[in-house]
Amino acid sequence: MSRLVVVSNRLPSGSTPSGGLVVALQDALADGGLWVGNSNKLTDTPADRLTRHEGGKFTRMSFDLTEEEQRDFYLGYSNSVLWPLCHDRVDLMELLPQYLESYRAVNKRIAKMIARELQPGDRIWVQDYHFLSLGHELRQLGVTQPIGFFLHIPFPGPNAFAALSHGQEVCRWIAAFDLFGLQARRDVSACLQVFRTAKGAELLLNGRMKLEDKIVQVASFPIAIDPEEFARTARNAPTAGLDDAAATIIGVDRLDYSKGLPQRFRAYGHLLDAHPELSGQVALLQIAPPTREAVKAYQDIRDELEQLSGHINGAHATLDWTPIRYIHRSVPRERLAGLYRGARVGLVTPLADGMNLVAKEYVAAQDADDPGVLILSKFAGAAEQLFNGALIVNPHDIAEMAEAMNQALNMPLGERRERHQSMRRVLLDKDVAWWREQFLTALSASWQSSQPQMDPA
Ligand code: ADQ
Repeated sequence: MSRLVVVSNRLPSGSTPSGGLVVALQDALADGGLWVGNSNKLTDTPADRLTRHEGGKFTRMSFDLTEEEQRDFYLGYSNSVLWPLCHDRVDLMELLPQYLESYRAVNKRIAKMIARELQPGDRIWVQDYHFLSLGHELRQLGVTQPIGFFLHIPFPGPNAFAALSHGQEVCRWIAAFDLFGLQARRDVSACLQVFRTAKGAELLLNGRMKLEDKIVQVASFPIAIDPEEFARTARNAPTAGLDDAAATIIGVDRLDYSKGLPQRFRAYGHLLDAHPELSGQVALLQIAPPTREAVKAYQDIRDELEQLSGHINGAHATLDWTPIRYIHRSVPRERLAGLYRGARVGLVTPLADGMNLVAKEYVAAQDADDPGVLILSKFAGAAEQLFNGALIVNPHDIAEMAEAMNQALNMPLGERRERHQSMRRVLLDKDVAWWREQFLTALSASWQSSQPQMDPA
């Protein structure tokens, strides 16, 4: 069995994993696997070797960033160029040359440190947009093992991509991987369209692309959860925190401009204006801990939401009813599962989102006999899978979203059950183990097909 080497920005803790990518990958790492990630410690002089950490079921190693790299590689190129680019907000991009330089340099440095740790049969799985050029750098160092990449966020269309003045270089980075995994079919199609614009690129059959004699397989692998485990957690979780007198609509997001929170708040305000009979009968619980606060766009969204929720509460609250409860803190997973289960409506309305696992968790947490209703943006990757059961909305259309909330609140039990059943089937059928295996199988196949063929004679 070949060893799996995972690279991601966040290094998992050594204690019991509490969800997300670690749970998804831990089975594949059980045979002596290695996980490389950011130590989250800033240093003046970066070491030239990875630091080994004790504890956990697999080996964990980390790298440090300097203060400058944190600013230019992490907050800069990763979160002020690639993140807005991939979420259709090229207007928020800060294209500074030092950001790109730092991104190249950090990936090069990490590649060197990883290459020293590699063994002949290893498979390398790079996670997310912080490390797009890592495969290229590893190849430059002569690494020949399979290297796969998974992008957790959407792939930009050709128009947005054209806003990068170094698009050709990015295509070269992508082509250095054996497998370039994306969340949804729409991302695969965007990626192929972008490649079509690259100089010297050739589109081959079945999602394979060739650039300067490197061939990469592009395919979608919708990331998933363990629905049974999440359902168990939800069944055993406390529901304290919900307003007993009112039907709760729940929103759970990182505070990010891609999540469509202002539009969501406006739609809820619109619902209260259009349906005065709901006064005191409904409550919006929005949990949104701030992230990346050093980036200006994130401070702006925080201010906007505070104003909006204050305004809606000011206009509609009564002495014993608060229409919106807006919580800035992260909530532990068990608590979250209980809140999802107790909420009548799950409101997941991003303007752009790779997948959105909150949508899947909300469905998994429901009581199948009396389930709540999922309202889901058509721009979440999850909509490609859950379109049969969710109420699909356009998050830019405030009135449509308000009407969907009203429909969800009034939906008869039979229809709720039917919709929930259909989504649950998708979650069980394509769970996180399925996701992992699909990716790793495709990685092996793609790498095999690029190896020089043995002469049968
Ligand atoms: P995120 O943008 O963080 O992830 P999402 O998939 O919704 O988005 O959430 C990831 C996890 O964080 C979920 O397990 C969720 O429960 C948790 N979470 C979110 N908000 C929380 C909160 N307020 N408090 C506590 N926990 C919270 C990126 C992409 C997504 C993609 C994931 C995984 O942007 O599109 O689905 O990676 O690939």
